Amino acid sequence: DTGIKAELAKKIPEMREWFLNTKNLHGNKTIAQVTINSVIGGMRGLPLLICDTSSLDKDTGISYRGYPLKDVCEQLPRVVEGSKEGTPEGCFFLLTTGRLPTKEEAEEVTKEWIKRSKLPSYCQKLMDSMDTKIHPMAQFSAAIACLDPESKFVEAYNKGAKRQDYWKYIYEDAMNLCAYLPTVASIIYQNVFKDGSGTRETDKEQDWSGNYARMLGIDHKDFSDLMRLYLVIHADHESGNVSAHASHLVGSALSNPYLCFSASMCGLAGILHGLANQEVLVWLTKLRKDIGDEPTDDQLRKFIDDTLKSGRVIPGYGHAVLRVTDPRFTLQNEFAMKHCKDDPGVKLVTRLWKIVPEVLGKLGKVANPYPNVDAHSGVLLQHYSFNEMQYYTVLFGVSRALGVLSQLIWARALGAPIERPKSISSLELCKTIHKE
Ligand code: CMX
Repeated sequence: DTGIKAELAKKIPEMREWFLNTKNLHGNKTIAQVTINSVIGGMRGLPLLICDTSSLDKDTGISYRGYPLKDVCEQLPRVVEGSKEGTPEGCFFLLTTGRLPTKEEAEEVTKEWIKRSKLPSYCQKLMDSMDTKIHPMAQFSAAIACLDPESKFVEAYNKGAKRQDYWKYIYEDAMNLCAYLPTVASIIYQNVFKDGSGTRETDKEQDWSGNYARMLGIDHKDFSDLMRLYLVIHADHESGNVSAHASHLVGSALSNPYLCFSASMCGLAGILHGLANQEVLVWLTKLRKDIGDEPTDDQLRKFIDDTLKSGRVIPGYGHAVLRVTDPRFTLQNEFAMKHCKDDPGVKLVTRLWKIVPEVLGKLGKVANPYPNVDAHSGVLLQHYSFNEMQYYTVLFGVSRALGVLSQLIWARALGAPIERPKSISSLELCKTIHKE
């Protein structure tokens, strides 16, 4: 096995003790106030969840286990010969244990996922039976849920496993699920957009991303590196976002990780969550159709203005938390500058990075006029002839598994209880207001 389980076995008792003490000594201290806005405003900003895998800062962006994402990308060991990127497998090691892996440790995760990657035939049969009109994300979620009989957690639970050991089986499920993902995700791509005949066999010589790229049918060295980067930078985003929170909530009822991750993917499929990258490409495609690949700055400004005048937002710009250019955008742009700086889409995205913030800034109301992660990903994928926008959220989902499943292991390790917020009726709310 990898060193992850042994390392967790050492760390979990310490964390459990800390949590127990904190609860006993400080359990009744107040750390935030619930206002009426909190209740009717989607609980925005309320610190109600514990998440140690990652955190989001308005000025520096996302960090994994205290490492800013840029440092994560720079410091993850390079395990694939000739590759310039660290692997998502190494990132999973970091998210679960809190420590950057050595090259050997990252390699072990790769080997372990290859060993566990044989996808049960009943799952393949289900995917092959799905109509191509079913959205790739709906297929993804269904395929993951149908793997439920594989759950080691359910098996152990039914045999009477002790509560303090649950995490060990959640870990096994998380490892198996990650191992299956490239095959599941690429079968969906092959079935929906190609003739379904692509390879379903994992190549033992390749890593998780290399295999995914290969099974998608895009067997290009640089594309595998793009996948490594993409799968690392989309992995985690604290635990309050819809996909992470959906998994956490479902897991709190002791549903197994397959069901938790399936629920998470239903959330990621939402227009306000994982589908934004698709919107960016639609907007850029229209821009290129209307004013060409090499418009002047004034033409770009006018196109942006026209979008705003038509009552629409500029997709890929703005953020609910960040107040700077999203580091995930910058990391992708650095990749683009190394590999495909002359690509017309890349050139446009790079020019827009300067012009859109000027225009949005002048509106005076946009809290963050800078690009977010979604402003860049589409043109990079298109550069490698990966044009099926409807599929892009599945890529995001494969990456998000790393964060969501790391969080799930820790939630069971720390005995996170079933979530059950109190709801109040509008009448009760009204009475509360008038009592004051
Ligand atoms: N283009 C035009 N107007 C924008 C804008 C943009 N990109 N971003 C914000 N605004 C406007 C808002 O619509 C709002 O206007 P009104 O007061 O007239 O309603 C005003 O600026 C203030 O909004 P905000 O506080 O800056 O932004 P929010 O926190 O409310 O919303 C977000 C954040 C991302 C939904 C918003 O910036 C947006 O719609 N961006 C475009 C879509 C997008 O790129 N989504 C991907 C987000 C990626 C991620 O979350 O990871």
